[in-house]
Parts: sequence; C-alpha cells; structure tokens
Amino acid sequence: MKHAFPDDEIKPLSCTGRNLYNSNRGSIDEPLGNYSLTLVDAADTLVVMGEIEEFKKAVQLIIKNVNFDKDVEVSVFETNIRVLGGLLSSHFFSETYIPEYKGELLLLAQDLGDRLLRAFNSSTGIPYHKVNLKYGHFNQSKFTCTACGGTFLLEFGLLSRLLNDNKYEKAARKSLYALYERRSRINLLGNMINVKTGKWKDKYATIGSGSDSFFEYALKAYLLFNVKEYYIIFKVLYDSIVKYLFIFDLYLKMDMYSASLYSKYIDTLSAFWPGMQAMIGDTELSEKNFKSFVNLWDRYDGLPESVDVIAFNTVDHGYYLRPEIIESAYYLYQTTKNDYYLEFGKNFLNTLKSCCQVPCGYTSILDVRNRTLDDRMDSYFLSETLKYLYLLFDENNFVNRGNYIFSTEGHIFPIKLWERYDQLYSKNNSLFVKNYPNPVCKK
Ligand code: DMJ
Repeated sequence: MKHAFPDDEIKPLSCTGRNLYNSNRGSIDEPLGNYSLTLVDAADTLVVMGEIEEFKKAVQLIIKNVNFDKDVEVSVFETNIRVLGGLLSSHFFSETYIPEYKGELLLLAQDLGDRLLRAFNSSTGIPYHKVNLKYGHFNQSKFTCTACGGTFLLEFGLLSRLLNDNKYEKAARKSLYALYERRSRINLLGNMINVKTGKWKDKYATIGSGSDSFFEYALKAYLLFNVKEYYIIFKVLYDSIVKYLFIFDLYLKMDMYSASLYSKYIDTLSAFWPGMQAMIGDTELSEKNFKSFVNLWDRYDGLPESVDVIAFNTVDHGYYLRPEIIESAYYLYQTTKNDYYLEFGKNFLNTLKSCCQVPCGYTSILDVRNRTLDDRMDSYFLSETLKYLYLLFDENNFVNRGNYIFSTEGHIFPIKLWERYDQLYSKNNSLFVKNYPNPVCKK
C-alpha cells in the first residue's frame, strides 16, 4: 500500500507500482485494469488472518477510490475472478464486521457485473475475451479459452441471488452450456474456441492452462447452489479426463477427439487438480498426482510454469508465486489430516522465504535454473497463495470450521441456503429446460 497504491500491483524489487499503462508482459498482464487490483483481490485475506481493522481500512479505500467507468480494455475472465469475486467476498465480510457498512461493495459489484455482461453478447453466448469497461466494445479477437468462458457461475450466480436479478447467472449458464455442448464424443473439451462460430481452435483437452477452472466451477457451482445439472456437467467431463488424460500419475494434453497424445508439456496451473479431487473424495488419485508435483517442486525449488515430462526439462522456466500446489496441499490436509502435507507446507514456506523475499514483498523467479529474480508479485499471491498457506496451519480458523467455498481466486463465499436457480426463476426460465445438458455423449 505504501509504495504502489492505487496501482494494480507492486514491483517488489523496485518498490514501485504498475498498472495497465506500464504493462509489458503480454498476456500474463491481462489481469491489470487500473482498478487497484491487488487491494480488491487481497482484502478478504486480511479477514482470514484476523486483521479486521486493516480490512476495514481496505474496504474504505475501495469504496472511496475504485470505479469502473474507465476507458480500459480488460480481460473478462480475470476481472471477474479477481475483482468481482473480491468485491463479493468483501461484501459478505463487511456485513459481518463493519456496522456502518451500507452495501457499497455490492453496488460496485453490480456496476462491474453490468459492464462485463456486455461481453456475453456473442452469437454463441460465450463471452468475448476482452471488453472495454467504459464503452462496452469488445476486442475484435473472436477466440477465447475454455476457462475464460466457463468461470463465471460462482460470482454471477451470487450477484443474481443478491440482487434478485437472473441476468448474470443466465449469461454464465448459457456460456457454460455452450462450451459443454461442444464436447467431443468421448466427452472432452478443447482449449480455445471461436465465440462467434462455436468452432474449436485448439483441439486438445487439458486440465491446465486455458481449461482448469471450467471444471472447478461446474463442481463448485453445484456445491454452492445445489443445482444438480452443474454436477452432471462436472462428472461427465471428470470421468473422461481421468480415463483419457491420466498417465504416469500426471494429466497430459490429449487430442479431444482421438485421445492421442497432443503434448508432453504440463503446466503449473494443473497442480490445482489434486485439491479438487480431494474435495470430491478421490483421495487416492489425488495423492498420486500431488506427489508428482512435489517431485517437481523439490527438483526446482519452485514449480516451473511449464515442464516437458518426457525430457524432464523446464520449458517455461519461471516460478510466478502461484498458489496451485499449496492449494492442493491445503485440501489434502483437510481431508486426510496427514502430517505429510504440513511438512510440505513448511518446505513451501522456507523456499518462499529463501528464494523470493525482497525489500517490498515477495518476487517471482524468472528462471528456476539459475535463480534469477523477476520484479513482480501477482495479486493472487496475497489473494490465494498466502491464504492457503496460512489456512493449512491455522487449523481452528473460522474458515476451516465454517461452511465456505473458495472461488478459483481464493475468494471466500458462504455456503448457505441460496435459493436454487430453478426455484427462483421457474416462471421465465426457458434456458434451464431447453438446455438441460445431455449426459449421454452425442453419436
Ligand atoms: C489465479 O488467478 C487463479 O487461480 C486462476 O484460476 C488461475 N491462475 C491464477 C493463479 O495461478
């Protein structure tokens, strides 16, 4: 806050801020939007860590400074998971911890939701990849990734229920179904799609980069809202992934039609999968997969962004402080209570301290082979990585005792008796009936 606010992120080596106007890292800079990204993304971590006074200050700053009426083009997916999700989670906690709170964060979330919604105006219902927050134009690129089209149900579903307006969840469902309906005969999805024609561009199935949170949201939307159709989508795809992608305790990229090997590279994002498997009780498979990532972690003292699993070399050599491996350790510890995961947590913490602690925070490693440092600390480091690490050890934390679900960005949403979508909107809910997903694969 001292060195970077109101910018989006801190450069932890040079102790300055960065935002959309000085972004220089191509697509990995997509989350930037000149909306104090790290503050919004990380506010609920303060509550998890018991820093309620700091949380109150953060909420005041968000209310006073953040607005979305800006001529900036942002990633619809990233803005949803990091900013809209952050606002919603902080909204819930503000209702509990800030007596004078009047719902200002929900109004901001509504405003942002309306701006993002404009990107869903495509012929398939799958959102354009980017949208201009002020004018609503979308980027001319017609391609987007599977996760980018299928990671809205939690945030948009909550917004619909909190505002009693079904338009958000309706758009999120339509996009999810549009992708699901385009699965192959063997129930695999591709990784990149044309939002205008609905044709796959990247015809390989993966649980990693570009697809990961699609599966996570189908499952978690079922858990949060108790809508069985979301579970059917999850289960149909999950079974095929385990059947066709799981080889040598890792999930490889396979051709979505023939299930033949597409690539021998795996990416660090796929380390979230064992955590999700632990959630559904597939512990044995989860532990096998998790140990493969621990082997990589031990070998490189960090998890390289991408690895060739046959040559056993790094392909993208950076470790960007990502949360997935510690997220999975957290879930596995919650379900097994095996000290192995606490030991891994200590190892993770020690590595972070020794490799990455710098004057103004923690920094990414540019190349794990020679330990050169970058000058970046992505907002998810505070929102996710440190949250899961903290919760792994703080067994009696209210989150571990309560009924909550984590969004893909680690935001905390209460599981309660949210009204089911079909009950709430049964009168005008043609989408629900018409597009009921068919779990039997198309011939
Ligand atoms: C986060 O923004 C989310 O976890 C997302 O689903 C995937 N990538 C980053 C963290 O690596």
